[in-house]
Amino acid sequence: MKEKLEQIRSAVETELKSAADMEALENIRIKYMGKKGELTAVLKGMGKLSKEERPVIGALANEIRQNLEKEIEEKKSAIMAAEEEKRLAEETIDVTMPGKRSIEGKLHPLTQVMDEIKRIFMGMGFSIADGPEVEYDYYNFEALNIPKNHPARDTQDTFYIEDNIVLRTQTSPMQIRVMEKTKPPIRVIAPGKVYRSDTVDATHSPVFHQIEGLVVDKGVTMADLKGTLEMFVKSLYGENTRARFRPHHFPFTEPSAEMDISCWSCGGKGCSVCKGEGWIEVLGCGMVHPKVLANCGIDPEVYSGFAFGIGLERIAMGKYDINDLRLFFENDLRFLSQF
Ligand code: 2NM
Repeated sequence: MKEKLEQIRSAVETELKSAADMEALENIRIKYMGKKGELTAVLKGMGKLSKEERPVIGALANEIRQNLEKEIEEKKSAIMAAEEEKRLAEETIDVTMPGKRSIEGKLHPLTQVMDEIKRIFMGMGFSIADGPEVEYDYYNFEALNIPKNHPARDTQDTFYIEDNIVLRTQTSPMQIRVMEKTKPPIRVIAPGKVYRSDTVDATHSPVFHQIEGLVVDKGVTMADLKGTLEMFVKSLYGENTRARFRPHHFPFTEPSAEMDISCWSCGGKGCSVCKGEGWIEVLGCGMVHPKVLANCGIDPEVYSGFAFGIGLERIAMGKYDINDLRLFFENDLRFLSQF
């Protein structure tokens, strides 16, 4: 028995010397001290020994076990330290290595122009109203003084969801919702997608974007409309931009007008951009029709207001010299990455 123990002691010492990693170490521990280990077997067999032998062999077996445990612990620390050192050496970061450049995305040109327009109006104290693209007939037409027989109501122009539910053809229904809910003074823009049943070509798309604006207060006049919109186009197209108004007709404003600006390319002399006119049409506007105010519970004898509608695609096409609307919606990166 004593011999067997001494044999185990020397075998363990030899094996420990050559153990190079944690796995080898664990295997040694199992081989000798595990449930079926050699040292465990000796300890289990103690019962068969004589009374005299038992304490001697027991003390020796315990001493060997304690030594073994101690050596395994020491070896473990040494191996762990070595492994840590090796990992640190391998993981060294070479800060002089060239980095990996990630592909940089950017905002869609329509979003860029939309953001710029929102920024300008926010700077003039307007807030932004967001609302449903699927809209009641009442908000899209009726409240805006667009009577039942108006050509804009023709199914050719409007996508009908149900008899009295449509895809909004303009963002003005949002302004009706604001006027119903808010007491003047009101200064709001309604930007967003609008839908019309048009065949796609270079200047038409069944979905496009508008920014409509609305101001309602006591004593609001056409002079406020003119000042506000001139300020807007000067911010967007430059300080030297001039504006002119031509009479027009909209059912929801009276009087109504279209606004042209001096050509951003030639300054008004006439060129290919403005087709020799010197002027470029940019938006529709007018004084909110008294019936529209009344429809929203605002007394037209007390309050007045102006409103305007800007087509985002047309503005962006002008700004970036783009001649085909379809380019905005095809999302070809060769096009988009130019802006
Ligand atoms: C335009 C032109 C003129 C307009 C009118 C209203 C409302 F709700 F106040 F009646 N919102 N937007 C308006 C006026 C829109 O788009 C070319």
